[in-house]
Amino acid sequence: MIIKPFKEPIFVTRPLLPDLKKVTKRLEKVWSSQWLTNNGPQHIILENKIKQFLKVENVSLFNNGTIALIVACQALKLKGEVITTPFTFAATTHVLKWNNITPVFCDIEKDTFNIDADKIEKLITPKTSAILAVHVFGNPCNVEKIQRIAKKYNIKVIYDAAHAFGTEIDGKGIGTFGDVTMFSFHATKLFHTAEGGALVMNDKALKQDIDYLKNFGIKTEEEIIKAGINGKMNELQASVGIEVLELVKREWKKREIIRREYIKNLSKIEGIGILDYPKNIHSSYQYFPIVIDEKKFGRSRNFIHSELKKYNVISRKYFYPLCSNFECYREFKSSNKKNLPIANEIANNIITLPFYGALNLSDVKTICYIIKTLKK
Ligand code: T4K
Repeated sequence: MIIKPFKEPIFVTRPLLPDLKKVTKRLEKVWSSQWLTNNGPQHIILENKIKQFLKVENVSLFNNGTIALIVACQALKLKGEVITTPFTFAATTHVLKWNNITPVFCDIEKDTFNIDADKIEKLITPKTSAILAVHVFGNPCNVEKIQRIAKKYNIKVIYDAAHAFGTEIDGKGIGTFGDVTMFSFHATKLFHTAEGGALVMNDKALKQDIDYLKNFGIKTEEEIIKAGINGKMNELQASVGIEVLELVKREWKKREIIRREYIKNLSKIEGIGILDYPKNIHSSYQYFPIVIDEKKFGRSRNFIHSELKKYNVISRKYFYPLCSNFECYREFKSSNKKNLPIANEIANNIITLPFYGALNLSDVKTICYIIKTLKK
């Protein structure tokens, strides 16, 4: 069978786009109110809807996930060192840097790509103020073990759940674990507001602090009680979000079908590893990564990535390079590759395939067929 390149590029993801008429109708309300930002009516609606959807006590919406995470570190008064994963998007580590905190990189688990909780304790020093863990690709970290460690050493836990919108463990919202959890609502995320994000937390007083911090520290017209920043979500973002949220459950069903099709076609190929979810997990279905075992598959990840491009399939090497190998972090003691063997191995061999509800099943089959033909 001769496969021709796709006419249009097939990207790693595409944003969920609600009916434009519905968004416009909502925007008409925004226009007539002349209220464009600063905790407006659409913001209040979205915050409440997200609270219910994520099964959490408190939500604070933000203009993006990175600012949200920076504010989370400020609110928890983190300093010194924070133990974190190198296998993540640049933002996770940069946020520590922006708070004058030294990231201490911990290796990851081979099966989940999440921070290896068994390796955290030996990295704790008197300077450690928190653990910043990432639920990579929407698969939850070992939240119980992380909580036990945090309690033992009296340190905080922040989760970067940028990929984990709607992830649940035994029916419990992923945002109920740790001191504070960040979600990203970037256009590439399952649920999005074009740009946006949120912090969620169990502690109501912490939400109050965070709400001040994201609004310049303003308490009243004449009282500025904290050195805050501008992290506010505006009414245009919130309007988009309200309509996108309506589509998330249907999108999950579509992604589940696509995931099954990938698994059907790829799981029996020697040298291809697929991320599995335990039975008690409801996944957010964010990204479809595979790990290439070059010895068994006969070809490298980089080869597959560039060959797919020839067919107009734009896969991504999430997350390569590792944060610990960035120029700005590679001199840190914890960045030594010897201490991060699994993270380095996964980063060098992982590839994320196109994964979004609007993807045709026949296109998924074709992508799998192309990959099969690449095997040596
Ligand atoms: N923590 C983690 C673990 C994260 O993954 C992220 C963000 C953050 C923190 C920070 O959250 P935010 O501050 O962003 O809220 C993208 C996103 O920009 C970034 O939000 C995301 N993670 C990261 C994993 O992916 P790029 O540079 O790979 O994006 P880009 O522009 O190459 O987009 C990827 C593909 O998506 C494109 O090839 C096509 C498609 N796309 C993209 C956009 C922007 C669309 O179809 N439409 C669009 O509007 O970083």
